[in-house]
Amino acid sequence: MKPIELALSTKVPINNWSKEQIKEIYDTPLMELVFQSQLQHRKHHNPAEVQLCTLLSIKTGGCTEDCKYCAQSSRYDTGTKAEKLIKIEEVMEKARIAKMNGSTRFCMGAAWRDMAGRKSGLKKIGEMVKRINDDLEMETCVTLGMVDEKQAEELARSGLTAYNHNIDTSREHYPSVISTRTFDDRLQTIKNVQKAGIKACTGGILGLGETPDDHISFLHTLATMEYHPESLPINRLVPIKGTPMEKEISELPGDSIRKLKFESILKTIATARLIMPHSIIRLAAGRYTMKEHEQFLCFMSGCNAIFTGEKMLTTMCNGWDEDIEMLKKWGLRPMKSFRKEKLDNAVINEEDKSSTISFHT
Ligand code: SAM
Ligand code: DTB
Ligand code: SF4
Ligand code: FES
Repeated sequence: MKPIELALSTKVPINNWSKEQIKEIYDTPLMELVFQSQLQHRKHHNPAEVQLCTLLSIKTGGCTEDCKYCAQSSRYDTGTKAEKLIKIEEVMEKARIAKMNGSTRFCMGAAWRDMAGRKSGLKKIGEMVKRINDDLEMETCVTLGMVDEKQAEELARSGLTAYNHNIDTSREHYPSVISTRTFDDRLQTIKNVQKAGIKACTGGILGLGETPDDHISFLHTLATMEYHPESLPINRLVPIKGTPMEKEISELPGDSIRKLKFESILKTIATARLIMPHSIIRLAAGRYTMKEHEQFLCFMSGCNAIFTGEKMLTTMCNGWDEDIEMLKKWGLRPMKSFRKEKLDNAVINEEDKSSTISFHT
């Protein structure tokens, strides 16, 4: 059976994909690939729904790591000032605003390497998670660097929905981007959060000078995890002045294989949709650099979540009003939170009945 047929034929996610199978899917002519990924999307998701997620930086800058793309590493002169962990009331205020604007998931990011020796920070973040869950009934997500099993369990006890920790790129390209922690360290954190019963949000950045083979290898790592990521963010590099990656690779002369084409973003999203049918695929950093029709194509290829709001962590983000207008124009609507779904299931069923777009679950 051809790999695309295999992807479409199974209800249960497959996690023994070979790189050759993934390459065959990735290299399918684009028209066919996008069409098949949309078919897969309709089998497993409501195609009219896009999850709205809002980010807040709760601890900005001063990070000891050397990720070559990052505005928050203390090793580069990017103009981002190091700050302390912000107060819970400020977090609640931002989460309230996000909810009022239609976001159902609230993600909090900290510029830390790991949580070692941060007992009081972890406790405070647990309180933030609990308050957002209890007072606002939003899904919660944090990204705090590496966590061990115990730290993950503590976050699980506070009611955390998802933990974001990206593999960022392929195993092969990874050492050209980060030297202060390994690819396997990253995989271990993802295992630790999954073991604690927290959903894993893990994906990466496109445009770090990687090749199409790296995209395939990156997808292979994600699709062969014991449990596919619940959420898979696709960031497009936002070149930050002062970092080693300040010049977008696509702007560099020569070495055309390493130039990120929009087409490669689509191929990566469509392939991810086919081989990880249940994952929520989120268009993340750098979306503001995309034209509307480019975003539209990403949704066609199976992307079903966005970050929306005032800001990403340090970079720009498309705002709620423009996003809600864009989604409406295309017949899309914000996804309900599973927390809310439990409460008003009947209402959701009524809405689904009247939906003009058919979908199967
Ligand atoms: N310190 C934590 C960590 O590294 O896991 C959490 C924050 S970190 C900013 C979260 C993710 O944002 C990174 O793994 C990377 O994929 C993405 N990111 C950071 N800077 C970016 C940039 N300039 N362009 C695109 N994505 C970026
Ligand atoms: C992810 O993959 N992208 C988001 C979220 N997970 C935490 C963060 C993007 C940050 C982009 C760079 C910045 O704003 O500083
Ligand atoms: Fe630190 Fe995370 Fe930025 Fe790397 S990506 S420098 S770990 S904040
Ligand atoms: Fe929150 Fe991915 S960063 S769901």
